[in-house]
Amino acid sequence: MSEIMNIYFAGSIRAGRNDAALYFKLVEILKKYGTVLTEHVGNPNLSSAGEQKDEKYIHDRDVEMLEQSEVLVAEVTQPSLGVGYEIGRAVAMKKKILCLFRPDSGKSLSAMVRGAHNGNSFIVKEYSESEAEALLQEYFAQQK
Ligand code: 6IA
Repeated sequence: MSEIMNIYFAGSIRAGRNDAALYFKLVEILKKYGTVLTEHVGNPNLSSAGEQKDEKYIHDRDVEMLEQSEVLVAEVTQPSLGVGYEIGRAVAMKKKILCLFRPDSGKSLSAMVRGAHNGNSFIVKEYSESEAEALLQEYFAQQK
């Protein structure tokens, strides 16, 4: 593993920006542990109607950044096709994956994500917002 870890953070964009403020906080915490390649996901001003960039460009650039990452951290509470796709691609690339899910949202997580937990390369962690900092600290301490 390289000395400064590249971290790919994934969170819902077109599937809904309800958790955007939380994504921003998670990105800020993740910066303590490495370079977050996808800081835009936490950008509170990123609106789903916004950017007009070519979609192939977005897809290819994101897959390239995923390739360059050591770890994918995905906030999976707000279900998103894009995030699910990124998780699947990351599994195929044999990346380390941490999926964060908030049960207090009242939502239920896809069995395809929860069922992928293996306690090692693929971790699914239930949490509440106030626990985020401590759980990320614990996760990255184990990656050293
Ligand atoms: O299906 P979703 O849009 O919710 O997928 C979100 C996930 O896909 C995120 O984790 C991102 O990494 C990726 N993604 C989706 N759209 C974009 C994007 N711009 N730019 C970068 N990454 C993206 C789309 C235009 C936007 C202003 C709506």
